[in-house]
Amino acid sequence: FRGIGVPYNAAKLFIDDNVDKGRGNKVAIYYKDRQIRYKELQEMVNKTGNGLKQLHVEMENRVLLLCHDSPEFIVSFYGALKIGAVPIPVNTMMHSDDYEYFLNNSRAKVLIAHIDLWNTISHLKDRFIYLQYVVLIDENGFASKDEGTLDYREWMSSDSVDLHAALTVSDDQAFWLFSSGSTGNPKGVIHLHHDMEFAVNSYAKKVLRMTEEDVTFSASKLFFAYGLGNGMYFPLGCGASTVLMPERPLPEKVFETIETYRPTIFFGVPTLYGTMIDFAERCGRNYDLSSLRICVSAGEALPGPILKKWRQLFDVDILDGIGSTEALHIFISNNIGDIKEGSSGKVVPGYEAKIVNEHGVAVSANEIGDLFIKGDSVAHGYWNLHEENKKKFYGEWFHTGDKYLMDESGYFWYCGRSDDMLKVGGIWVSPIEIENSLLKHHAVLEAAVVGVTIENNLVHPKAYIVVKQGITPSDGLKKELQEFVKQDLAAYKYPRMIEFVDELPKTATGKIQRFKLRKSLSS
Ligand code: 3SK
Repeated sequence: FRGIGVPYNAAKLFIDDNVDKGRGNKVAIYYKDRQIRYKELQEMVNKTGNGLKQLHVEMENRVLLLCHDSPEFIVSFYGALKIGAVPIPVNTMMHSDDYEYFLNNSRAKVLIAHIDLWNTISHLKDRFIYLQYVVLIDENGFASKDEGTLDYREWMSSDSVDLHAALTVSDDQAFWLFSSGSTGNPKGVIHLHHDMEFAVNSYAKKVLRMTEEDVTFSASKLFFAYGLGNGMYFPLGCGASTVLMPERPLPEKVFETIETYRPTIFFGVPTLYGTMIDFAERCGRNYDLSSLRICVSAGEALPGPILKKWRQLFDVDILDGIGSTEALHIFISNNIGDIKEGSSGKVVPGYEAKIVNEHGVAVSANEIGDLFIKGDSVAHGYWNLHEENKKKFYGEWFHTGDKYLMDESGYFWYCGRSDDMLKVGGIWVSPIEIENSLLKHHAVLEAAVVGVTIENNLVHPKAYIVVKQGITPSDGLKKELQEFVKQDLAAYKYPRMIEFVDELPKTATGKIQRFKLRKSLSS
């Protein structure tokens, strides 16, 4: 047949190929007390793909996944991919109205959801205008049969364990992820069938040196671009194993999971590393993290003091890197044996990066500019956002919206989101530099800095600070912190104002939302 292209299907590559290579009996997923081997995983994927076909899901139809980290998440994702449908995992922690947006914006025909999550949105079901079927996962038995819902286990039980992959090609739409961004509605980021393989071959294999011997554990959930690679397609793409934890990643639970399953690679975000250190120090327990050969951090720049302390307590390095939902995963990273504290590292093999000024001209070493990235895992674009696409996707280059500088040795240093930078006394100042300085002080757990405009349009840095447990905020402490920064950095950068807060506003991936702090200043 002419026009169908060369068949390429990511489910075949990430699931079937493992069985064909003799890994059928190898554990793919550790989940609670279950061990799911590659052969069983393949059968579950095929049954789910067949189940979706029974619901008249066709190539290019969208299937929304509202699932906790679980085997069913992975099975539903690859089951949909295998029949050429487009799975869309979504954040499980959103407000009920957001799901109305996700379902209507994506026009998903089928929703596969854990029952507790469905129960929080079922009252809105008359507003889901394209949705035809709801499949419910209930690990504690059969999901109650609400009108128009199906029970996952019952639904797939009678389907065949055989399924031929659809004749998709490498440039077919594979899956979407919603990127929340800092303002406006979430954007549907369209990824293609070849994107996951590219990220595996570049970051997972070349930076993490992942092999089939590895066992991964990601505290960041699978519905994030970061967690999806860490806990799903990286291990499956390398024939390795993944540990899934459905609960919230609280320090005690994360430590317990590492001790129980003994993963070799752990993925977290800076805030989690900070709270785990604090927790371990307060409870005085020597957690055994000796199974880990490397840890990874992304989402926000990892402050140097956290890396140092983690190393000191657990004798393992953290590789900091930067990625994005649009790029699918990490494109600039520190490397094993080559870690520059406080830096995001160097460009990951397979990607290219450039830092440009407001005219699009490349800046010199050590000069701050806008970071652009190029690589084959970069998304096809945003769903139905023509104007936004023109602003972010420039031919092969993607405009990340991050300010960076690159030093003479090729290390990249994060300076904040483009709209987070402050001009103090006519000089650009990175909030990150001031925050990192504050974090070196023993009393500070977290810090966020924004610019406050005072009289004559002058901008002054203001710091919002969360103190460590046992520390009492006071005016004396404010003065001490201001002096501390003056000694550490050029004096004009010290925060003229300090406010102690209980917590900082953050995205679900742990990125500090400085725009919310700015908004609270102007309201
Ligand atoms: O925020 C990040 O740094 C990131 C890393 C990997 C994948 C996705 C994201 C957003």
